Formats: sequence, structure tokens, C-alpha cells
Amino acid sequence: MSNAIDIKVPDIGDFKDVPVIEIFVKVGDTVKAEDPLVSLESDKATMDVPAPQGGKVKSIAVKVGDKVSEGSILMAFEGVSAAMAQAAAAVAVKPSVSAPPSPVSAPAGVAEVRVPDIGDFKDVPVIEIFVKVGDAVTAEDPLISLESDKATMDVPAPLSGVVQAIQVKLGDKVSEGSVILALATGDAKTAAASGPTAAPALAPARAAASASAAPAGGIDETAFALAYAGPAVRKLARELGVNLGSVQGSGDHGRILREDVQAFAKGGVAAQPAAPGKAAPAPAGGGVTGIDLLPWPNVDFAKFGPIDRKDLPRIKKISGANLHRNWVVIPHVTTHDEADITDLEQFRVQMNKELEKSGVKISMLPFMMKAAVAALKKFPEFNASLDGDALVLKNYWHIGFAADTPNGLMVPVIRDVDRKTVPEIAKEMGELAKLARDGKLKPDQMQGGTFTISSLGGIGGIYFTPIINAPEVSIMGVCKSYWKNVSTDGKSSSWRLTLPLSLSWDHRVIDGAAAARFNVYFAQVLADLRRVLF
Ligand code: CAO
Repeated sequence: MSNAIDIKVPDIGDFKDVPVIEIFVKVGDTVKAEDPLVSLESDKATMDVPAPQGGKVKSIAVKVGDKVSEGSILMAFEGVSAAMAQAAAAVAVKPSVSAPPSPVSAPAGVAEVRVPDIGDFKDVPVIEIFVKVGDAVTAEDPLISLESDKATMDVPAPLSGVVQAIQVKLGDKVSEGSVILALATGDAKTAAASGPTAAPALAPARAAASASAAPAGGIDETAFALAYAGPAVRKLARELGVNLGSVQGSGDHGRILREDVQAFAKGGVAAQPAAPGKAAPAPAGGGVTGIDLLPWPNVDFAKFGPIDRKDLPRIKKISGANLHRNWVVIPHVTTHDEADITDLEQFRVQMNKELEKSGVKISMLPFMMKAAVAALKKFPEFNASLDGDALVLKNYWHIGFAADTPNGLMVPVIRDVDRKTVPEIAKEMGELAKLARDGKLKPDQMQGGTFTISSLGGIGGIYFTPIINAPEVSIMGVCKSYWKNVSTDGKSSSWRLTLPLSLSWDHRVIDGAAAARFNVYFAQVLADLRRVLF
């Protein structure tokens, strides 16, 4: 016999009085078993309540904003057999942590952070733990890194807080929902932070470095995991092949709704890959709209000849994702110039002779760092970062240098180059380059850079287009110096050692004339270092 049944909130763990944030059905809708009915959101998790069975919605007992607990009646189905009605009560929902609406909305307490939706991945090993007990983290700081055979994913903090306990260790295998750690938030955070083990929050650059391998033309799993959306919306996004990280949510606090995903799939809504729950820092990194590209070619290479397949090293995946973002987001222009380093080279050779016993060997790069500081002081907008509509001008000069390592490109940073001597810079550069090559560089040794030099001088080439290391706004690329016959009056000429310079700059911040002036001055300083005294 067929009758009506009440659909109740099933076992949702310890959650009580959880607000209904979305209702997916209306009276008269026919639903199948497992179709999402409503979405609930606690401070720690977003949970969809699925239909325990198929049926027709007879009435709905809740509205958005109502608070419910286990056993609360949500709606009634009609056309349900008694046996089915009994089975209905047994269905449970699976909480999944998704990004919170806003870090400031987190109540005081201890949040249990779980592995969010990571697609079809299961039993994925933890390959890195970025935090320790007592560390203060802000929302979106990476907590741990997981590596499947297909992708590396950082799990970000869903809330700001202080790490109270870590429930995983390296090598542990985790899946969606596995508990990672406990995070003290609100007042609890303050208490925890004042304890002896409290450490400063991870710097933003750390978060910037977190990235996953986005399968070519496919879904960027990290962005997907970070997106602020409930499980049903995630499921729908997967079904429609929509990259959630690119969808702008129209729900409360930017939560992504079913309609947003549907509209996106139809191509009707602008993409916005900004971090969930945060206003996009518009010009600096967010606001990439609708890059509507063809899918990546899916070619069976083996059809055309023998192949080998090799996974990209982790560093390459991370730097690749960063380089890709920087290339796509920043309007790059590269200005080429050259510097006469004939005299400087003589001086360098002389200084190396004098320093022979010290064990420090100086290449051209430390001199270029000094020249960079001089040019950055003269043109401060090159030593800056975009923050929304504002330019942050930095009164410190930390210069990064691209280091080629067996695992990929890394950018160690030498701090306070203005206050260091050339031999000091050379020594530190050698130490940092070694750490990079040995894979031992610490995150803070790659943070805080204000300008980067990428030198291919030891290898070759003439000019290239270096990619800006966001959030910096310019980068100097240098190639191998060569002897050039130069005439200054069109009558006589002489051979000069010439260093090719390629300055890439962010056209949102810097104009072509300023870039040309920067290059000219940089070259003048290298030609005659006495200029730094002026
Ligand atoms: N012109 C001519 N010779 C140069 C030169 C230049 N511009 N720059 C360096 N050299 C010489 C050095 O003097 C050195 O010569 P000796 O062996 O005779 O002493 C030799 O080239 C090798 O230099 P180096 O590379 O060891 O030293 P460095 O200080 O110039 O650079 C480092 C250090 C770590 C930056 C470099 O080893 C490196 O990794 N470079 C690659 C950076 C890179 O990959 N950039 C591309 C990023 S975009 O993908």
C-alpha cells in the first residue's frame, strides 16, 4: 500500500541546530533515491540530505535559515510503500568540509578539519605536513599535501585558527572525510595561540605556492576542493565537467549554488577563480573571466610510436601551476636591452683573485642583485605588489633568483640585499642554491621576494621572456654575455663585453617608458657601479 512519509534529518553526528542553507526541491517534484533534498551548514561542514528513496514531494516543512537537528522533519513524500518508508529513516548523510563562508564567521571552539571532496581519489598518501601543533593558520593556508598517482593536492585550512592536534602522519592514507587535525578557532584560538608552542601564521607566499596538478584541459582538483559548495553541487559540477574553482557563487558569502553550476555549464556566468569566501583582490590575481578554451587535445601518442611515461616531479607541478596562473593573469611585456659589463667583468675577475683564499667565488649575479636594488630604489613601483586597486610599495629589497634544480625551478630569496656586501650575497646565494638542489629549501627561504632575477648566463641564449613571480610586478632575465663590436660615434669601434637583459613587467602597474628607463639605468649601473653611490 502506498502512503505518505515524513523525511527527517538523519544522523548528522554531533551537529545540532544546523541551518538549512539550500532547498533543492519544491512541492510536486519527483525525486529519485539519493537526489539531494536540502543542504545544511554548520560552522565545520556542509552536508546535503539526500532522498532516502524515490517519491513525490508532498509538502516541505522547512525554509532556508531554519535550524534543524537529527530527527527534524524536512518534508513529506507521497506515493511511498510502507517498507520503503521504514528504510528511509536509516539513510545517513556524509558531512564534508568545504570552504567556510568567511574566516571571521568561525565561532569559538575546536573545529575538526577533514579531507574535503577530492574527486574520485581514495586512500591517497599524505606526503607533506606543513603545520605543527601550536601553529597559527589563516583560512586557505595549506595544511597537508596529498599525492595520488595523478595529482598533488594541498588541503587548505577551512578556517583561521591554531592547530591543536594533528591526526595524520606522513605516509598515512586518507580519503574524503578523513580527519586531519583539530583547529582552535575564535576565543579558543586566542587561548591556544598564547601557549608556549604558538608560532606565527604561515606567510601568504606559502599559500601561493600551494597548487595541484590540473590535468590538462580537465578539472583543477585543488581549486575544486577549495570551492565553497556543498556535496550535491560538487557532484553536479563533476557530472557536468564544471571546474568549481572557476564558478562565481551567488549564494550567501559566495556559496556556489546548483543554478550557478548549471549556468556556468551553459556558458552563461563569468568565471572567477578567486579563493572561496574571499573578495577577489581584483587586479592582483582574481577576476580571470571566461577563458573559454578548447579542451586539451587527447592524443594516444603510442599509436604513432613507442613512448615512455614519466610523472612530473612535485616541484614542477607546483611551479607549473604558479607559472601558468601568473602567465594568464598578468599582462606581461618584456623589454630587452644590454649592458656593457667590460669593466665590471675585469673587476669581478680581480676580486675573485683577491678572495681566492676565502673560498667565495663571485659570478655576475651578485653584482646584478646590487644593480637591481639601485634600480628598484630609483623606480619604486618595480619593488611593489598590487593589492586590489592599491599598489603596495615595499621599503625592503629582498631579491629572488631562479635556481635550476634536478626537480624543477625554485626561487630562493636573499633578504636585505641593500645591506649586504657582494661577497656576502655570493656566499648566501651559493648556500641557498645548494639547498634548492638538495631539495632542502624551507618555505620561508622562498618568501618575501620583491624582485626576481632569472639568470641563464651560465648556460647561453641571448634573450627570453621570464614569467613574473607573482605577487611581484617585474623580473629581470639575463643571458650569457658576449663580445660585441660597438661604435659610439659611427667612426671608431671597440669590443665590449655585453650582457643581454630581458625585463618582463606587469603592464597594469608599469608603463613601457618606465620599463625602458629601468633597463637603461640597470645597464648603466652595471657599466659603472660607482653610480650606486649617487
Ligand atoms: N655571462 C657569461 N657567463 C656567465 C654569466 C653571464 N651572464 N653568468 C654566469 N656566468 C658564468 C659564471 O661566471 C660561471 O663561470 P665559471 O664556471 O667560469 O666560474 C658559469 O657561468 C656558471 O655560473 P653559475 O650558473 O654556476 O652561477 P650564477 O651565479 O651565474 O648562477 C644560479 C647561479 C643558481 C642562478 C644558476 O646556477 C642557475 O640555476 N641558473 C638557472 C636559472 C634558470 O633556470 N632560469 C630560468 C628560469 S625560467 O625557466
